[in-house]
Amino acid sequence: MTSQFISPGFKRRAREADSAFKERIPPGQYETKDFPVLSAGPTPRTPLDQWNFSIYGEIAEDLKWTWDEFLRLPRETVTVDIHCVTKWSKLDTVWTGVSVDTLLKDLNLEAQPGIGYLIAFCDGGYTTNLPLPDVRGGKAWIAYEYDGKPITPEHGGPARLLVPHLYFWKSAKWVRGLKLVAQNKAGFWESLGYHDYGDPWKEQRYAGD
Ligand SMILES: Nc1nc2c(c(=O)[nH]1)N[C@H]1C(S)=C(S)[C@@H](COP(=O)(O)O)O[C@H]1N2
Ligand SMILES: [Mo]
Repeated sequence: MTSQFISPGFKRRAREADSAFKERIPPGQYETKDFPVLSAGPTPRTPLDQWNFSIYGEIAEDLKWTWDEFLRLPRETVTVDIHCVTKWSKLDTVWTGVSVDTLLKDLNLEAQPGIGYLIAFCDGGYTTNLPLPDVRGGKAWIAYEYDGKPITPEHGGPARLLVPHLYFWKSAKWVRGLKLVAQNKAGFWESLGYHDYGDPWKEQRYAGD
């Protein structure tokens, strides 16, 4: 088919689809269809009967779930784009897990306005810090399935934090708990010079960006 048979409307729609797609890749990023593995240490393998998930810290009441209890919580499946600070982005990744809103629901955090931050804790010792508002309002999940299957150990299984609107180092693999605190405190990469917040659309890669 030569171009004379392609209607102007078709060309315009193709152009629009192409630019809408490009608008999903933040500055300085490229798209990959692969799923690279980036881990700062060995892959932990915690048996599910020893796994639990805690919400604790400077709050009135702590919460803890076993694996079986966690699976019985309301689940959501989300399709999101992810952006690694090493410059790859992956579009339309599909995850299933528990919204952090669901986990925080019974804590009455509105009565504890001093709690502004959290630190995610993981098997293996990795940590990352986030402002509390960035994990509320449908922006973060504790995911246990990727593409309809259990998350593989390399990608953070049995469960990982998923915070797709920030660089992917904030999405802590092998996550075991969220510590809610009043004062912000740098996590693993943040204390090694990565940006405290990590907005990919503002290219907040390193401290000072
Ligand atoms: N526990 C833990 N979580 C982690 C990391 C890590 O080293 N340990 N690496 C982070 C970084 S830098 C990125 S880009 C993503 C990589 O996730 P992936 O290996 O599933 O692509 O996990 C993040 N979460
Ligand atoms: Mo990363």
